[in-house]
Amino acid sequence: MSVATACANIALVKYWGKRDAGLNTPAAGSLSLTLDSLRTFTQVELTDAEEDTLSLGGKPVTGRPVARITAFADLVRAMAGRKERVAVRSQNSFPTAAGLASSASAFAALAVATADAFGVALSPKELSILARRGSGSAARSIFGGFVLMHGGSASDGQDAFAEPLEGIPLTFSAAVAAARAEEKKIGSTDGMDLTRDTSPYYAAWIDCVNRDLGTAQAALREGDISRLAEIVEGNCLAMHANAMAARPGIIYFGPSTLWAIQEVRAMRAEGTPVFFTIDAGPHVVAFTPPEHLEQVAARLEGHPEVAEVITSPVGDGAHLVERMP
Ligand code: 2P0
Repeated sequence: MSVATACANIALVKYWGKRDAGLNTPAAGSLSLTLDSLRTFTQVELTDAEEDTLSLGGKPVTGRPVARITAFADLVRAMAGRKERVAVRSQNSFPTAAGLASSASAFAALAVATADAFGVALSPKELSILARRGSGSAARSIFGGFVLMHGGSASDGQDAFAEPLEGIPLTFSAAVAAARAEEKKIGSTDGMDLTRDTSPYYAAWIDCVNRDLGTAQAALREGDISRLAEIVEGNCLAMHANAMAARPGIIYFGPSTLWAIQEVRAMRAEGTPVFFTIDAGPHVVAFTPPEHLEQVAARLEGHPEVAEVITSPVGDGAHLVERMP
């Protein structure tokens, strides 16, 4: 039996579009920060049962999530030349009610635990490639801190992997303004495909990501928070503009989203180094140096549609642990 943990990550330069659906390669690279407070623990046990099984937060799950586990475990079974089924138990350390459940932490933890359970020794790069097959953003959660995902161009997907960015002279904590809403209306995979197929801005978006990857890394290395804020917010808004321009348009923002954007910008105008990003949902994530976290988090609590503000320091990479918590 093998148990692993992994953290979610939030992209500063976003992944929104696939190159190859079968290998789950991204159309461009991305850049993220791993967050400690959004953590998954996953236990993998090999069994002689007929089927793979999955429980999430102690509740048995059937259907599509199990099919994804089976497709993923098949990759590791093929590497190991073994046939056992897996019994997977997974739980998140954060409130799933907030709608923040992340496939990134889930598949990163699953990659580490499944490889270990089948006795397959993989390098961090190989684990990142494996995790990507489960979910694109999971490739980044193999690593802690700032992480760069390479979009790659190879037809076998072997150059689409993440690696940590070392030597960055900045540290950020995150305040996540978790909106009261709701399950996601349209999942990331479907949203990306619809955007690629119907948005008139899609090609410009990919160009934008390729530019932002270079400038964001330069801003990080120079410790230039103002420049980084401009790039990260611009990249996030470009992703959403691109998705909104799909047909039918995809709108992830909720009632508290614009309010939180304005609060973050107001705080910045008042002199606090803080900037926002938003994923495929209504929650606004504010990044700020740790000494400003408390003040930023308190300010983001002030909207009736914000259920809670989850704060987090930087997280570490996916790794094995002794047992489930
Ligand atoms: C990101 N997101 O870069 C972007 C920004 C959501 C918005 O990566 O289809 O669940 O499983 O590879 O990893 C979410 O996409 O997509 C995501 P799949 P995934 O974080």
